[in-house]
Amino acid sequence: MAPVIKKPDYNLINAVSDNRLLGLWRMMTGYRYIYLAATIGLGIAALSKTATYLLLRYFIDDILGKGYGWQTLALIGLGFVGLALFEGTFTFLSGRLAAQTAEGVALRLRNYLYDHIQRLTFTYHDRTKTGELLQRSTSDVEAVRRFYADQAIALGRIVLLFVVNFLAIWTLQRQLAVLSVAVVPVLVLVSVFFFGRVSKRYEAYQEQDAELQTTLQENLSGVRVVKAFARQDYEIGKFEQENWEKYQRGRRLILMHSLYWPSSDILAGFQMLVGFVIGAIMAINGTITVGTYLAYAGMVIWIIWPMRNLGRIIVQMSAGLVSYDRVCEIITEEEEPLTEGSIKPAGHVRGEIVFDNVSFAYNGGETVLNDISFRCNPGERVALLGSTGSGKTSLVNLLPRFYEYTGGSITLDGKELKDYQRRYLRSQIGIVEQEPFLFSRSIRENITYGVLRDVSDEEVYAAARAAAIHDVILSFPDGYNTQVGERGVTLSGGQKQRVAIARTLLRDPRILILDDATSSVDTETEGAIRQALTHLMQGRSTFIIAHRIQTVMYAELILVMDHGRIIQSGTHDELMAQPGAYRRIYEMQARVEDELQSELQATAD
Ligand code: DCP
Ligand code: MG
Repeated sequence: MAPVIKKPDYNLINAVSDNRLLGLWRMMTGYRYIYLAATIGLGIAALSKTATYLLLRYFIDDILGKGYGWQTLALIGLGFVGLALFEGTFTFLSGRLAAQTAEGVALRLRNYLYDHIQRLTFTYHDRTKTGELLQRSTSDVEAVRRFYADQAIALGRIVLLFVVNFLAIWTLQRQLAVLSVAVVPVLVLVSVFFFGRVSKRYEAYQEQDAELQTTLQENLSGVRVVKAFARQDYEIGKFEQENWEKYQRGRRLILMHSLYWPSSDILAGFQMLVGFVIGAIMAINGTITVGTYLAYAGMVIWIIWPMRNLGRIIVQMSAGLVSYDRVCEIITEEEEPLTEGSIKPAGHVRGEIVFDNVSFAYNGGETVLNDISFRCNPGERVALLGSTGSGKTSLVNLLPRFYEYTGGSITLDGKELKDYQRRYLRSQIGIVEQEPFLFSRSIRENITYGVLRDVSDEEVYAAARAAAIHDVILSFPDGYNTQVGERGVTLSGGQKQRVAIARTLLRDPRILILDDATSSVDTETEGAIRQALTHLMQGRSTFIIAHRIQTVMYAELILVMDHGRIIQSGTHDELMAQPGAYRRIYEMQARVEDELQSELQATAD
């Protein structure tokens, strides 16, 4: 399996612009010629249409009843058929080319967004709702696609039809030409008026759509909580309310459309009527020939139709433009610089880690870590103990540079952590997260997730054995090929944790972080894991976060944390020798164990 971490060779950041049309144009890079060809096709189709009317005029005025032979008539007939074929063919071709562009740009945009979202910072994901991201990378991309496929091309068609037919009428009769565009300024004003309003309403509509998606997504991810707390009614109500709001906003949006339609229809209809009547009077008076009148009547439709549609298209374009902005907001979000940093050694790190007076705050908030100082020699185990919310996870998340420490210094092998490339750092550090996530794939695929090379079964088994999960997996009917349900629901919490441990062990990292990795595991299994890990932890600097003294007591250094500070540190023996939190926790846990033991004894007797 080859590593697929290649950045796409196009960079859509260049397509971000305050001028949205310019941005959309840039976003088309690589497809512009195709799109241009589509436009030319439209032009040819428009010319063919107009030529048909001019041929009609010629036929009526100069051929009909003038005693020409059948050959001429046949030629004219062929002319009509040929023009119709021409128009049809080029309309079809330009439609295809436009679709090719639209699909191509949308395909690329989706890929780019997905790729980009993978590279955003933890901080960004902390503050962004998943539903919002989902909505923008699907529904908004779709609106941008429609912009190219339908609206932009329709706009081109409208402009071309308008220009070609106007010029054709102009050559026939100037007054008629001027007359047929008299209402244009009014139509433009009306369109501009509606454009602004529809834009705003569409934006509100998309925002609400994102809200609805977020609600749905959270509800589905949290379906177990919902059921456990029997809050279905509340959730249904919440959804219905969001949905109702979307309906309302959708109605307001449509209302704008439906107000626009009749007003532009009335204007266009009026224009058409006046044109026909005046043209007819001119024909009766002999100012123009009958053929000219017929040709005019045909062509003027293709002036008025575009004008009428221009407004509609402009109004619909606002959707594409708003969605373009929403997509650009993601594109401009800064990526986590994975390869920035001067230090990227060829080999492995030794794993000497020194925290010196480190402080940290999430995203400019209150500090959650203060004055953290300790040293971890290569291959040593550091255990973190402390009440919930005391900052243990925050502390270990600094090591792979998921977040940047805000004060003090952390060094790895004597060099400042901030100078290491993130990618290198992460290749050296293995983490078993507090709430491990498994993919809906087979167990084997989950275990081998972190390694890019081919892995032998033996290696996978060894990792699974060390995590005390091998036998459990074999007991499943499909063994290692067992599919893990979404979020690993077909596995128990403890089994999931152990699969996650195996996944991390297989990567063979120099620095190991176990964040409460055995919290969902019974004491006996934990003992088994601990034994297997003891062997594995050799030569690796390991951070263990745990609540059981049993788990932490063998560590070379134990840090007791409280409210973002280290309140005690030392080995088990040292900490037991002094009064303080550690001894209290120890005594409490020992008492509970004792009571449990004697109760078990009592029931056994
Ligand atoms: N915090 C935050 N933003 C995050 C994560 C945490 O503001 N993305 C805050 C919440 C806590 C503090 O930081 O007040 C410390 O959180 P930790 O997750 O580091 O706490 P622990 O890991 O020690 O707690 P637990 O034992 O519950 O895992
Ligand atoms: Mg934690």
